[in-house]
Amino acid sequence: MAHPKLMVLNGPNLNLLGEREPQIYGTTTLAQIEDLCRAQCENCGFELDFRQTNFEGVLIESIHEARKTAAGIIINPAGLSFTSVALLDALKMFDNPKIELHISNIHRREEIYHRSLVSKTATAVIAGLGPAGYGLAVQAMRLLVDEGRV
Ligand code: CA2
Repeated sequence: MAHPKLMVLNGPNLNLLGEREPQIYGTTTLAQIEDLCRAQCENCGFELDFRQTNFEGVLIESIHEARKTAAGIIINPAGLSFTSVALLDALKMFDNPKIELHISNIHRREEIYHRSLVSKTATAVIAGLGPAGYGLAVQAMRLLVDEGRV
């Protein structure tokens, strides 16, 4: 039987991961993170749908699509975490578990990174574990789906 789909969504600027600010974000590229997610999805029994966009509307449309196709969403909304009520609204309409993920520990950083709007609807939040956080998020999603958590 086909595995349930897991959508992993990445917001603005994350396509440049590994190129700038290695002291905060490390040197791992987004392509390497996708490989990590794919390996972990194989372990955990998910079909991976991995995306990145620099456009708020495109991210929102992916969430609309996920409402029909995905058992869960892992989302690193990047800068949109702190600004986008529209993204919060879209995620509220997703009825399966959603994990908000940040590579850095946003709470240890400047004040502007402290208040994520997305956290208000996230089932769980992962921050500060670096790129490894993505693999752990896939494992955590398996648990949330199995337990019927939303
Ligand atoms: O730690 C994270 O994963 C963040 O979501 C990354 C966002 C930042 O606005 C959040 O507060 C925390 C920024 C992503 C910027 O992308 C970069 C890409 C390459 C190098 C540096 C940053």
